[in-house]
Amino acid sequence: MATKAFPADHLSNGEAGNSLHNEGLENPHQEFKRRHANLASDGSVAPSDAENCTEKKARIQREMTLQDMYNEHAFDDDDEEDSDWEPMQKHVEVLKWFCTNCTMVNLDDVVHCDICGEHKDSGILRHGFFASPYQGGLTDVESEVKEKYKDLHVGVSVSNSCTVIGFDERMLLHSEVEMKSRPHPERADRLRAIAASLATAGIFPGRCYPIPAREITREELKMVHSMEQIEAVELTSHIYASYFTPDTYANEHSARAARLAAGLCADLASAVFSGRAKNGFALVRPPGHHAGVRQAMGFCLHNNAAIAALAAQAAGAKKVLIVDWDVHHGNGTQEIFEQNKSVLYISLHRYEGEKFYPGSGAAHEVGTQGAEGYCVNIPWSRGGVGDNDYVFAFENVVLPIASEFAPDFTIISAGFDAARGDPLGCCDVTPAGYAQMTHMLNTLSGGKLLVILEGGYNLRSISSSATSVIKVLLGENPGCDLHQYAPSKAGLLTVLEVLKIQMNFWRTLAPRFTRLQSLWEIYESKSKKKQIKKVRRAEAPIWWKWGRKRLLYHIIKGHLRVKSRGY
Ligand code: Q9C
Ligand code: ZN
Repeated sequence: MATKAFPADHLSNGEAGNSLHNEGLENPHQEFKRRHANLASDGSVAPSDAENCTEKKARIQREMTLQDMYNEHAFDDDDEEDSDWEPMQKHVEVLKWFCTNCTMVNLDDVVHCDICGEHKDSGILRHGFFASPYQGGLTDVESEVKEKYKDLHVGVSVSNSCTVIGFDERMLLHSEVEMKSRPHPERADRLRAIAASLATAGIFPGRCYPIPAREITREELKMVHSMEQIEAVELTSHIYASYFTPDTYANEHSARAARLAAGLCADLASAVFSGRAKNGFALVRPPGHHAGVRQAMGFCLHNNAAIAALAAQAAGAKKVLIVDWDVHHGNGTQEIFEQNKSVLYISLHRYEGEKFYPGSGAAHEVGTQGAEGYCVNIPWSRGGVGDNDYVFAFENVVLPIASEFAPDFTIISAGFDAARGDPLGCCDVTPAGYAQMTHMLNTLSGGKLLVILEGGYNLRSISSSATSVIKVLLGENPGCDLHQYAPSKAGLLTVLEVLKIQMNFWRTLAPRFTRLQSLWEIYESKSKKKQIKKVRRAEAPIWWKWGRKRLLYHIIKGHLRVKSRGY
């Protein structure tokens, strides 16, 4: 199927109108009421995702039902004679504001976002996550820090010891033209918030250096995408507003933004691989990992990570590793490299039996046509996944396979939508977790590491996460040791499922599988005992149960280490 972008007005008349919200979840009547009330049922992009996270929205809706609001608007259409009658009743406007941090809608009488607690006049775009969540505005210390580091980078050239950042303001111009019930989560403020955090921390400008931006060429794009895909993206620059899918928008500036994002990624990859820079962070949008050979989708136009992998190979890299920790499966990246043994793709994502977007990325998708084993999917079976499960999967799947592969260049498709507080991902990874994962990957390919921003929609979460990743790139210690935490049962089960499949392709996995299987059996037998003791146990305080679980994990882990030494 060839990608085509549809002009927005094509979508906004007829039944396809505002199909962002549709997806079969709302009936036309509800849809009509919601649009006229202009109060979101909230999930403008991922209704089911958002609902899990946003129980408080129900309170907003209780205060004024959609039916009430619809009736108010119905008055507006009445005869003019009548409309003069009761001026008090006429424009009962429901004032509302969209939270800068999480995009959710709030009624005007609250000052802090009902969903995430952010102040209405958030200071996050000026000061990043350092801004107070409760007052907006800036503190004296913050502005002082910002001033101090303002001009530090000017005139300094990139040297082999630096961390380089790829950014260009023209990527901020890519935005959704059509005003929906709430702002699109993939918005320019994402880059602004991260940039503001880095500036306030004195990291960029300061300790990191910029590289000049350039647009990727057609020839480079052709290595990854079909001609139809490339032309469909190009065409959007002549159209005021277009859509590739109901949630993948473009305006006149989008095609250039996508080419700049890909161009920056390509140049960062060759700068890092060739040793002109130590490592890099691509602060780019639109994101890329859903963009496949012939389609733009999932907010993605061109596949930035794929372009970067090929650029590293053009610069001489033989084997490239892509680790994708965005909460969604990178179906595009998988498709592009499915038959390619020189690029190993490893993704951790919510899957839930195809129910989580985009529905692909099962553990049994391992690569095709002789490249079996060069695609590794770690599909979580639920939301809420935290540092413990991510670090556990890194320790037992990602690093063992990656070490055996022995890449000479490593790319992270770094979405921060598995972060705590993300409205779409609803997982629980903290900045410390991201730092730990970065640190672990930094041991590969001689530290030749390129981090590329993908998704991530809570401005505070993405800013603090990106900052802690970049600190590790700069050589700082990742901080607390997260190895002490046990995996969840569901997490352990997923890791076992993946090991069982991937041990057919990677030698180092077999002993691990056996080891973790015995860990699973201990978990199992313990939970059976627990069921018997359930009544008594219910009285125990939470810290007691957690403490016991961790202690048990320690003992088992220590025990297994001794048993399996040498593998
Ligand atoms: N019910 C990235 O994070 N959601 N893209 C569609 C349909 C699309 C996310 C939900 C989420 C795309 C780069
Ligand atoms: Zn994502």
